[in-house]
Amino acid sequence: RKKKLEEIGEEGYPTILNPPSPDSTSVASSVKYHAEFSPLFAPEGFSLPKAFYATAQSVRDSLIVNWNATYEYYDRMNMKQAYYLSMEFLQGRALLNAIGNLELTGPYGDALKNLGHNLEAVASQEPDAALGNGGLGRLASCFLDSLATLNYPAWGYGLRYRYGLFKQQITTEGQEEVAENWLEICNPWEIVRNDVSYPVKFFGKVVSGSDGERHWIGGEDIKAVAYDVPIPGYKTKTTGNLRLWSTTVPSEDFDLDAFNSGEHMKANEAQANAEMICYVLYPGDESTQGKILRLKQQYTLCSASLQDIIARFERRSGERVKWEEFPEKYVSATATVHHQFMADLKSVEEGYLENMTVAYTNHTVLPEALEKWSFEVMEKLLPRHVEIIQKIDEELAHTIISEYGDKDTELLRKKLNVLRILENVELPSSVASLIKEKTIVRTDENEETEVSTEEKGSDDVDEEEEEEKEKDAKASKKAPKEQVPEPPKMVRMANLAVVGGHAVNGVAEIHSAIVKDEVFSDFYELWPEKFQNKTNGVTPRRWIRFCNPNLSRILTKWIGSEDWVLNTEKLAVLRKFADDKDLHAEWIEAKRNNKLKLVSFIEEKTGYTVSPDAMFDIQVKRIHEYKRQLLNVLGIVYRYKKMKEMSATERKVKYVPRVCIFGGKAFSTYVQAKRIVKFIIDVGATINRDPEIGDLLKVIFVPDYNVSVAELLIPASELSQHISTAGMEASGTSNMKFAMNGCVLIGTMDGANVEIREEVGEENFFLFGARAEEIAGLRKERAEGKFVPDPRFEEVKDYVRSGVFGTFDYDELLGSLEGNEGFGRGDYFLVGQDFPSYIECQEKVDEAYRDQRRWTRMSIMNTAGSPKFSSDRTIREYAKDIWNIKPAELP
Ligand code: GL9
Repeated sequence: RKKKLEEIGEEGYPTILNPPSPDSTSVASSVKYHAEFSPLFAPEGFSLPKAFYATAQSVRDSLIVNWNATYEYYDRMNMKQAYYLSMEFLQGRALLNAIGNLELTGPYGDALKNLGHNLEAVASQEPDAALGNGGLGRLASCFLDSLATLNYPAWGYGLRYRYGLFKQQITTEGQEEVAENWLEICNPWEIVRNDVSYPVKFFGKVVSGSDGERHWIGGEDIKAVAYDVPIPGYKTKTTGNLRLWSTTVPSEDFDLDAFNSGEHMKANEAQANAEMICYVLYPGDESTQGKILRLKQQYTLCSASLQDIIARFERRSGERVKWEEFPEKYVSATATVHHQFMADLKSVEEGYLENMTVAYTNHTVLPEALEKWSFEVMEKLLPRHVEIIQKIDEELAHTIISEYGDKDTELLRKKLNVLRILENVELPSSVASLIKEKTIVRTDENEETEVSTEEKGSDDVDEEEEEEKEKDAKASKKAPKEQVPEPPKMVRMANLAVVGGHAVNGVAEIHSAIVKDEVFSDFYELWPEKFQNKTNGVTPRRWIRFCNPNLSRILTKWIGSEDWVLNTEKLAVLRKFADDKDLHAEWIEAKRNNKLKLVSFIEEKTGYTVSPDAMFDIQVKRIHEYKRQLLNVLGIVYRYKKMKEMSATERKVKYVPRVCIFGGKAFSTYVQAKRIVKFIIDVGATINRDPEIGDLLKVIFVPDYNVSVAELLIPASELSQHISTAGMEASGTSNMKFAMNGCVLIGTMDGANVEIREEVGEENFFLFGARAEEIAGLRKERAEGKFVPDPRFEEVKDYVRSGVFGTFDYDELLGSLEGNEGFGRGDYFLVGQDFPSYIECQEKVDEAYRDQRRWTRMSIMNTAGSPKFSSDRTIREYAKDIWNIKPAELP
């Protein structure tokens, strides 16, 4: 390494770290240059879309300078790097963020004005990069921003989906999904790296070579090609990288013979199969084909990224590659729950990668998201990996036995059952023979057949024979029960991640507690030192500075400088001025201006006119039963019914005018979630047209909620709802964005709500509902038929059933809130349980809002209490406690 450096010399690296700061004239000529020489449109005219692409291309030039310099610096210093692997990155738009970070907003604004356009209008041409579903993907993007801003040597790795998250259209029928062709014109931010590609293999078989090693041969070979997206830090030259993989076929795989003999489709088959992997963000996985595709996606991300990381490590090491230094000194990676690591490397067996390098962040405790793969499917697709997983499982079983004893006791059985990576798969013989008395062979969930070890043949028979005998023994034991299907053999990916990860963390205090005390309690008992908490955060650049310039000006003025953008601790200064009349006046004006912008947007998208004088009450997030949009809309229905029962004067006295805004997408096959969307639309259609109610209540469903819509809604919000069943929302991150933007929250003791309430003060947070520790007991009571619903809850359901909101059959929806048990029934999410405390809490909201001084104070206290929720804080914690990396500012 040293020799290489001497050869090249310091001058070998580009030193254009300080290009002259562009002024509006040079910006304009660069934009014009791209319009002409990087053409995407016909030469005549300078339309808005054309202006956007030319502007983006010109910004990219500046990014590339810093991006190259950053890369070369890390190379030269050979420093430890972190890698954030995620199946999702929800980047949103990049233009305003990039020029803001580069501190070029002024020059670009002026240049575009001179060219006949307005910067904001140009920026709104950019399609959202929606390579994610919701909070999990957006968190990954906030992390990239903080990593670059804080000068941490770190990269993101993901997949370049051809179609991002679908576009949502709202009709009177509910939600419709349309493919989101975000790459249609081009992605001006990406750099295609045809020079960086890796082979990825599927299927085939494993054979023992003459070298004594196992070799994976045959099968389907594809190629993963890198697309790089520069990630600018704020006010720093550090520019990170998001490397997205796209899949194609190795060029030699084109079947020219087939093509020439007229079989055109056949010739194209391999290519189509390979490209399919990166077609859509979240392919349906009900069918086996769908499952295989999902697994192929996850494996492609892991395989290509690891090959890339290792290639970089080897290249930077020069002649002597010291594998033992790989984990401590060079690489740290974090994987999120929707994909886990599997590496096809010698070093896995040597334990470097799995034990020292990889950390596992859990982002949800919903059982359906703790992924399990069919052992058989996996064995077909990744035969060598299954061998390695079996080996890891075997070692784990040995660990369990040495911890809990080698006698076949209840305790040992229980531990093996819950901790093993492989589910319903027989114990490996090396383990079975250790458990002296008996071996457990599971036949179905409830019954275990015991086979004494003596039955299993002596040591001198060879393995195959032994296997045969085992099968026979099993078959004979099972003979009378032939009808009972074998329980499916599964690979529990979360268990593999806990075993392989050197750290396991949750994303909010309460969630991390559930992770260690409930979801992985048996692992916690085994390895308590692995478990940590890292409360989520969001970037104050995108989520205050750029999306809310009106508020940003106020913050800068009252805090005395713009430091708060990098040091959110400064926001706490506002507490001093929480009762200052001048601040109140400015605060209210800024909020009102943001609300006015939203009023026009709502009119444009939905046709409804809403009053900016009403309270803007917002719930935006993926539509899910556990997030309880249904509780919100039933609360609205109750309010409406009560309003209808009153005289006009009574109504005005009792209720504060509200615009209730919903937004969010339902997964295309999640029928109940789609019914919830339909219900909200129907409720809106009735209420919004009711002349008696007028501006007192409006219900809006904003279509196609995404990052850029959030950037408009959040600054305009006054109340926001985070009302999940306690214990079910791992963290939530929009709650943090709302609080930062001076929005008061109504919510349950769940996820990050708990910490937000602690930070902003209980009196500035509307709390209601059952606590996480009560939930199991409440569900049990329900199942036993002991739950007595509040009459107001019965009243509201009857009202809906009476047909006020149209003729749609709401039985399946309301039915899910009734009965004691059964799939999709029995009110699993406890809407009925929390309904009374929710509507009572909403009355307190009205009361507080009516006193505008009190409300404004609450709003200010929310912004002042949000310093903790900057992703800069989160990233520093990961860097120190999990990744062991240090900031490295470019010289
Ligand atoms: C999620 C959790 O549900 C959120 O509570 C959490 O804030 C984020 C980020 O940690 O992760 N886990 C998860 O699977 N999603 C999350 O949002 N889902 C989606 O992104 C759709």
